[in-house]
Amino acid sequence: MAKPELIPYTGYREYPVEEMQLRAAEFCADIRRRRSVRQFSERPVPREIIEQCLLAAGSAPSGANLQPWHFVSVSDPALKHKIRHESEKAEHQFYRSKAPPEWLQSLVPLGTDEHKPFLDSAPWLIVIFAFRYGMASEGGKIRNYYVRESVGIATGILIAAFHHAGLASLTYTPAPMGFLNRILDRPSNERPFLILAAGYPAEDARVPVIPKKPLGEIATFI
Ligand code: IYR
Repeated sequence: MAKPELIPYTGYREYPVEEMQLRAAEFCADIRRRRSVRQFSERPVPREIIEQCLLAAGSAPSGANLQPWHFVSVSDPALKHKIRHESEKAEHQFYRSKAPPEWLQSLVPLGTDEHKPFLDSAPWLIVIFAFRYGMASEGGKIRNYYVRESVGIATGILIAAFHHAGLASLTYTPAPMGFLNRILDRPSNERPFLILAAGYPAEDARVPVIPKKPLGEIATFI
């Protein structure tokens, strides 16, 4: 086996414990202000901000560092409308017949329905694709590892980056999502993972009252 190229890790920063405590608490308070927003303002958001947040997401750890993701950032109103049209067709089926009653029951607190106006109004729809396999430059297939985990982590960083920048977002997954390959002209080795709508919240945006589990319920220390 060839030896890897290793260099000193110069990016790490250590903080005194008190400062660590403060930083941890400040980050916690800040990220806990994040809410999924379903009503967006049409105010434009500069592409450079989206680019910066995508670069942050692209720093995510991934299986064998294969970075099995592709982010398509859609701001074109006609394309966004096509995505809305296809999504609402899928949601119509979901809400009218496909969803089991207990699923619909779980969605009651969110107040969602088959109408998805945010797909028109949000200035950006980031359509995230996960690789089924990678493509070598010679055209061969490359096996990817832990793809869902990797793309999930990158998506989490993107959500945090948007929040940090002062943008609201919404994770959105119509089912099935195959139409996104067609509309966005992505190859068949890419599988739609999630749509992340991003922008300013509408001035009258409202969010549901939903609890987050307390620490004692989500964590165990042994
Ligand atoms: N895709 C549908 C249903 C939906 C499903 C889950 I899980 C949610 O957390 C929210 C909605 C919709 O977006 O309405």
